[in-house]
Amino acid sequence: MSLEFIIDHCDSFGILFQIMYNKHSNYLRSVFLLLLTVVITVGCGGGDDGGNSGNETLITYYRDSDEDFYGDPNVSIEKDASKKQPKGYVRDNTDCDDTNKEIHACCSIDARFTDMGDGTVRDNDTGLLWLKNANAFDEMNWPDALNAAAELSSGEKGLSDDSVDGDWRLPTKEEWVAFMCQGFTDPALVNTNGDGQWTEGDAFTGVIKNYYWSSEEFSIEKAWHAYMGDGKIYAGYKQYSKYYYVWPVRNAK
Ligand SMILES: [Ca+2]
Ligand SMILES: [Ca+2]
Ligand SMILES: [Ca+2]
Repeated sequence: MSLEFIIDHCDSFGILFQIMYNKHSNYLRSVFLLLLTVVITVGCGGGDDGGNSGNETLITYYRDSDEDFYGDPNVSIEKDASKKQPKGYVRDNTDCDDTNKEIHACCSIDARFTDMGDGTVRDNDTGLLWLKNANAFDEMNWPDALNAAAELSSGEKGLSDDSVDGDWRLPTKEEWVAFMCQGFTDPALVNTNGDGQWTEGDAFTGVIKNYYWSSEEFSIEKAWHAYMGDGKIYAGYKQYSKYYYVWPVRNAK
């Protein structure tokens, strides 16, 4: 007899008890009372939740077909927290390609980027605004890159966002880490929907598979930069200019 059956039939047991009480001997009554006590304790709960199953904590699991331990954000099931993790499913939901063990990470259920239509693209994960054109500046050294970013304003580089000098800057090291996706290479960047690798215009234009400066110093001689090829952060000589590019960000106002 299942627990659900007992819960559903608690009222019936009550009626049955009344019948038994009226018609049968003390012995039978005692046996039935004992039985009823067990049934009520096990099946009918303490009264507070009355066997209500609406208080369960549900966990969402995502299909992991290629068994790389990253789940497909589009295929999910819910299970009660007390139940075992279902086979073939994981808690992670960032596998951009659930048919390929080598590709995973950085996919979003919701759109990752929003093209604001004013020359900026919003990263919905961080709220930061990035210049839509990732190839708006020539190669340059670190001091020049800092200045170029600081002088960027509306009316320049495709911007019509009412920004003024001082609004834009180079991204910090942490902002680069949060922006790139090591699940992809050349470039290590996801597309607008957050369900695949960046392609031209989706959402950014002219992404260079090379180095972009960060705003942060590594040492007297070096500064941190992001490598769009593999999505990692390195330190390079501040005076180097070849292959070092500028991709500014600003905070939303
Ligand atoms: Ca997977
Ligand atoms: Ca995969
Ligand atoms: Ca300016």
